[in-house]
Amino acid sequence: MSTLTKPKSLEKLEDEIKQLELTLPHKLWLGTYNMYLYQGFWCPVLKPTIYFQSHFQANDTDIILASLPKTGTTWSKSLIFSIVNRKEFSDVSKHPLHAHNPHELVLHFEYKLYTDYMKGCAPDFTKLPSPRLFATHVPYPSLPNTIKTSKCKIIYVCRNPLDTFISSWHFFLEVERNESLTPNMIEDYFGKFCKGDFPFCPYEDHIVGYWKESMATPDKVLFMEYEGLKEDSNAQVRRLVEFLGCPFSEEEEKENVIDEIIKLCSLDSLKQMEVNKSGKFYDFVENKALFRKGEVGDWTNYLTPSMLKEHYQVMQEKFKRSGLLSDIVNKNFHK
Ligand code: PAP
Repeated sequence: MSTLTKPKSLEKLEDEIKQLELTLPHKLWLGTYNMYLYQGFWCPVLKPTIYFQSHFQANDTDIILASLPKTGTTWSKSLIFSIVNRKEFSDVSKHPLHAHNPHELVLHFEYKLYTDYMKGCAPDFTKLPSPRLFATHVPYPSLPNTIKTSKCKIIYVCRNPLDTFISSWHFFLEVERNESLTPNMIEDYFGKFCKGDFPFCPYEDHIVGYWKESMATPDKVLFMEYEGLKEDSNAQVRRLVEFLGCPFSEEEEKENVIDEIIKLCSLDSLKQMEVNKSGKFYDFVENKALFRKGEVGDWTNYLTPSMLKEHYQVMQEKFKRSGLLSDIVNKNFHK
């Protein structure tokens, strides 16, 4: 990390952000911080997002994980890191995942890199090891142009909306909890989620944005599903490896490296690592809060038929109109 002297252009940017904060629609989220309706999505971290958009310069070799919160980010980070660095860390017992939470190995743009940057402290982006691994929750249309126009690769992971909501809800209750939030408010927050009033949402716009890009430029954007990863990790990790252009060698196949990676990155394995039982990442989230049940269909334990009827139809209608995701809707959303 190096101390940053803010150039004049950044000082000007700060003034512009202050003006935006005064003019953009915003709401108090979880009773603690403001979310802004920025470029069509609810942004809970406006400043770092705008810094990211204005400052980041992509390299052709960069690999960027994109996702909505609670859709499989931690899992995907551990897999991508392990795949890309598998030669360097072939001894699993000494793997960095034993010492670092996956979020420390693949840094988030708006939650880490550009939050540090705002505070005047940033890594030297030009000196990060290649390929550089990053992650973001920002929707596709709002990514910096340099990511869109370079040859860097984007991996998008999505998860069915109902489990995404339940996972988020538990996270809010455990991690972001404050007096204004109680378990009996689940329906209220489910309504907000379905309407799109949720961090980085509307949910369907986020997914459709990356889905469209994955269809238009399959070499650039890989679209993955949490449920698919659970159902057939081997096939999905092979897709990932092919997409990244680093297929397993014959020797690696013989040594069953793929299964070793899948096992290392599994929920049970990460959950029981000492580093993930204690400590915090990015200074505010307890590592253990990232590893809960990891099940498909956990929503059935929390959402009632009347809640679905009341709120979920709005979202389903929007999906139908998009036309693109009918498979995902039918296959996963009702498990
Ligand atoms: P983040 O956006 O805060 O990084 P993210 O990792 O996307 O969270 O999602 C957390 C969910 O992934 C949790 O789901 P649950 O609440 O339904 O249980 C968590 O349990 C699950 N998860 C974390 N690591 C893994 C893993 N290695 N394999 C499968 N699921 C995982």
